[in-house]
Amino acid sequence: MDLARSAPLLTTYWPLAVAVGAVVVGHKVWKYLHERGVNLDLKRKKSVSFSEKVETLPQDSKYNISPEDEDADNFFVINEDVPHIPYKPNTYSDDVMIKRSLEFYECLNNRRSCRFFSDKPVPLEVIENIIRCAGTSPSGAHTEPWTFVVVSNQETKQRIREIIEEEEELNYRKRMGQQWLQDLAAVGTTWEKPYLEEAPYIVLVFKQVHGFSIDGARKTHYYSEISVSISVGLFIAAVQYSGLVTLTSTPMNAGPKLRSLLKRPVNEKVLVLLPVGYPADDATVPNFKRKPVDEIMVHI
Ligand code: IYR
Repeated sequence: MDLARSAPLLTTYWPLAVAVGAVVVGHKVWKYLHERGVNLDLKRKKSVSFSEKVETLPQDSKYNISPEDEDADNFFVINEDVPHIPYKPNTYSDDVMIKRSLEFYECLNNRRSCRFFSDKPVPLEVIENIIRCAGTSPSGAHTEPWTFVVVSNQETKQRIREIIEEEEELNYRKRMGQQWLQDLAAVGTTWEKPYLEEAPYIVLVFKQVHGFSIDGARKTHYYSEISVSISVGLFIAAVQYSGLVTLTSTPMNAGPKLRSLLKRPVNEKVLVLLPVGYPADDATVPNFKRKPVDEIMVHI
């Protein structure tokens, strides 16, 4: 372009060029922040509940899980205005603390993963309380990225068993490899999982890869995997304290089918599945020993 001839044009239209530039840059900044869950709207939109939002999630790529979602490790946290309040939990003398910690250890040390369940009913209220315990878990930026789906319906349990056994048969026969099978031999597992129909409850723990803020915008879930894993630890401890048994099972390759059977939204992924109930009268466990504390603790 001839600069001498375009100079008058630039002199006349420079405010327009600046305005267009500002719109383009502004849009890019807005997009960057929006993608990271920052809401720039000054006015609050109508509040949309989490369940309302997930029900209307489109089954398209926008909400599909991408590898970056797996565990967000950026720290783009927007601090909401949460007041800080005094905190005075119970404290105890040294003697009482030693006694309480030992009693709690003894309770947990009696826990064993059990694969043989009785079908004796358990009140739903117990399961609800156990899930309340799990829901006390710490979570990244207090995002509470978990959903506990409790299944007691017999047909649904049967369908879950079918889905899992179909995959597990392939896992055991083809996918796992000789070394893995050899390492598992002492546990005594097979692809068959009758306990999935026998236990009164199956609890499927879903990890919410991301959530939604109060105005419906996508909300990053920090460290969702470790947050949900800690909550599962509390769940298992609560099952033990209640006098029931469970089994931490990770249904390899069955996640998507279980998610769609249970009609969970695409932002949720099955992390673990836990049958819960009384042990069968003739239940057995492998005679494993736990490492003593001096093998697992290093004091510096
Ligand atoms: N998920 C399979 C296999 C399995 C793998 C490990 I590592 C275990 O400690 C136990 C089982 C199953 O449930 O059979």
